Amino acid sequence: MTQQHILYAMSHSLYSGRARSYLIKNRIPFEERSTGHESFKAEVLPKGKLPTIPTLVTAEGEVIRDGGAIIEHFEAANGRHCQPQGPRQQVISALFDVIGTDGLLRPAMHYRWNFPEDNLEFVRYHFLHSQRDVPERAAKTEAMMNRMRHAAMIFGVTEQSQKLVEDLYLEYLDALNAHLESYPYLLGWRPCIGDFGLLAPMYAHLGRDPHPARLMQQRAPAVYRWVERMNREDQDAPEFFNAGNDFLANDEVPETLVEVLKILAEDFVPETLAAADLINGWLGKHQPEGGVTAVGRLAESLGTADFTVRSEQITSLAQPHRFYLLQRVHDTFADFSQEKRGEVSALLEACDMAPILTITLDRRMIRCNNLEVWH
Ligand SMILES: N[C@@H](CCC(=O)N[C@@H](CS)C(=O)NCC(=O)O)C(=O)O
Repeated sequence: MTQQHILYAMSHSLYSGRARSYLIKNRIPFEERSTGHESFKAEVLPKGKLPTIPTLVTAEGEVIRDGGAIIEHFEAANGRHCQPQGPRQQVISALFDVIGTDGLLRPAMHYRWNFPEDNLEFVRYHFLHSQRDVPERAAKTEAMMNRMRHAAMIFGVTEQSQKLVEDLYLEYLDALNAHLESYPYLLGWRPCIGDFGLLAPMYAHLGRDPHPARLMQQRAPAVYRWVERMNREDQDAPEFFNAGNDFLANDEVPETLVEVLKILAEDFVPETLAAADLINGWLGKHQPEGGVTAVGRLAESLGTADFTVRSEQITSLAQPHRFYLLQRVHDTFADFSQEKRGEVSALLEACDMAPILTITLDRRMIRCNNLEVWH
């Protein structure tokens, strides 16, 4: 039995950044280990089921694989400290969690893999040192890097779509910067679940790899500060001279955040619609039995879906993971009174995100023994 929490994670891993930040902000002590540690394969993987990070071994010895499940484990125990009370803020927080952990993979992969002159040595260092010094380490590093380099393409970045991917990212970055000039976190004075989800692509890839990190420092200093802030346990907001200490009062969602969501909606909504169509077609044809794994490893999928953004066609992997996360948005919404549902719908309408309330898969997914499976 271990004495404190152990987080299997890596500095260059997208999903690790989300769980690590949650532990730091909630002052939950942990030791971080790489998957190259001998205990990972022997003791953790048999219980974690898939070799993904982050995976947590709690002080009591329980193995929790998946950043969302790690956060849920602590949220369920601490009275949902990072979930705002108001319905509008609750849905916006859950939506940013989906967008961060699934909707921004395209720019994250693009800015990591398509600027090798700036990024390659830095990225290779991390892939290499995530493994022990065995003879096949160099070859394994290249194989792992090739698999992930391919991910930029399969999430829809091609020569033809590259400009669009960059335009969308830069507009989003500018809008987020404007918001974070007024508040240190998405919903005010402390981080919500959505901040942790959004940090996933904004830390390891977009806020830490040399090329996009410089872009963020030069173009969006308030976003860069938020990334730093999310990795510190205090509020870290000395530049706000009127700082409060809670989420914004009266369930307020600032107009600056609505502007951020409107840009994100431009590809998030059509991509979600196209992916739902494709996966529902797959479900109809294959009729997987209850209990069969629905969410595999990153960059595995059931096929690709086509959708159009600003007259440009994008072809991207359709992954059930997005819909597993969206289920939570839907469940949260379904629990509200009719009046509150009306308020939330009006807000999502203003963010151009209204369709996400009704896009569903024909089958639900549940978590069972560290896997997301078809119900
Ligand atoms: N749904 C999981 C995804 C975790 C995940 O895919 N992590 C990546 C690193 S960022 C990984 O472990 N990839 C290794 C692999 O797929 O083999 C989570 O949110 O934690």
